Amino acid sequence: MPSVLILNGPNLNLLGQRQPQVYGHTTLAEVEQQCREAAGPLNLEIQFEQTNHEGGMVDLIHAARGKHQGMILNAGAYTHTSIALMDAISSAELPTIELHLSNVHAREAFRHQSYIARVAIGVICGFGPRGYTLALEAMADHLAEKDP
Ligand code: CA2
Repeated sequence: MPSVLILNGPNLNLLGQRQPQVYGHTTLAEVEQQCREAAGPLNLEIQFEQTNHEGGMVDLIHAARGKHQGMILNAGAYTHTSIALMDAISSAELPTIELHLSNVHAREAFRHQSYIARVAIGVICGFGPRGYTLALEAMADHLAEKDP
């Protein structure tokens, strides 16, 4: 069964606990549960991770090579700053979907820039926690097209 790494970056551990007007009331543990429920019928296995550390994200992306068939990445604010994450994704040579809860294009100009988008197969943003299951569906379709 294909396996997908779902990797969450800095501050996303606070989901549902602070700034609900921006990021909603759903906690990251609830998002993980929704992903687990969606993955089964899509015939996907998932590894769900969160870290506040850029280097920790790089390590998890390196480890994904050979272990997973795809990655879904909400890199948080590192999306807008991290060439290291972009390079790590390129080196992993795995289809990667960039994901954001909020519509980053409707927010501050500094959130319009993404280093991840350059190396992603697609971007999903603005649909809140539903974005995670949308990304899983898109990844399942992508992997099925590649390896029917
Ligand atoms: O919309 C997204 O998913 C973001 O990746 C969230 C990042 C932000 O820097 C990106 O531009 C867009 C911030 C994550 C912060 O998460 C919090 C959740 C609850 C309370 C405080 C922060």
